[in-house]
Amino acid sequence: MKKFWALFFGFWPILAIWACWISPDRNWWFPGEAMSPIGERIDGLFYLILGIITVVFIGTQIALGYVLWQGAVKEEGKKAIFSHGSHSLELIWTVVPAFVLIFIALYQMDVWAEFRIQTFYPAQTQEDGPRFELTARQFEWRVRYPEPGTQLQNQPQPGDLYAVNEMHVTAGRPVKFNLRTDDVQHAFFAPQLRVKQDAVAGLIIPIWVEIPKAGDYEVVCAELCGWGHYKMRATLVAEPQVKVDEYLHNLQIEQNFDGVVTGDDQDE
Ligand SMILES: [Cu+2]
Repeated sequence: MKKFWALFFGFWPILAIWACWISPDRNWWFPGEAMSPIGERIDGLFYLILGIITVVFIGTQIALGYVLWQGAVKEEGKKAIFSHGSHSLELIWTVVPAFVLIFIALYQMDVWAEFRIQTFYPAQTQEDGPRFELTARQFEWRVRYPEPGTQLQNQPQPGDLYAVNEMHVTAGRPVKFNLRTDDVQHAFFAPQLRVKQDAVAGLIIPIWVEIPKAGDYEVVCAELCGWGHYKMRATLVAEPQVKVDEYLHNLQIEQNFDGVVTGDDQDE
């Protein structure tokens, strides 16, 4: 019976490793491959940490399995060895993890800085400035673009253009925008891009995305913000700059339409 339990407990780590092994191909961890350059680097960090954890996990499970098996095949009546611990072992398993953690902390610094620290954002985002302001509220995403040809101001301007749950950005260029919230805490999350950022009341938080491939990308709220949390979905449309300009132009016509159809309006 002891051997059965030793094998039984040995089975679960093997199952866990097998599940981890097949997970990436089945998209159990990620919603498909990363669609942004920073997303690929974030995935790289994830896999690096996963690799380190796997080595530690396999090592500890083998040690545990060995001890279990030794106990299972031990002769009846044989006394167990009593140990007061080992000073060198204590040193090893304190110093090695400390170095591993310091290595991870240093290794991820570049990605973190580019992702979160404004002065390290891609140069194009510094030149362009924020393209729009995204305000989360219960339960939708409000978008405010500056009037074409002007810069975004933190205070709404008369020529600003508004949209709901749809943001248009230039494909193939890093695009910065400001994130705010009108009420409670929300979180901007674009799973395919691996970009996630809390929207905190009272703060204007600049974030950036870079989407090389034109297309529609899902945005959800990742903070349980109330009964309608599940409804907070939006679309990030990545398209060539001319298309973005065209979209803003149409938005401007739509917004300035005064209800009177004239010859000019019909031409549009
Ligand atoms: Cu929300």
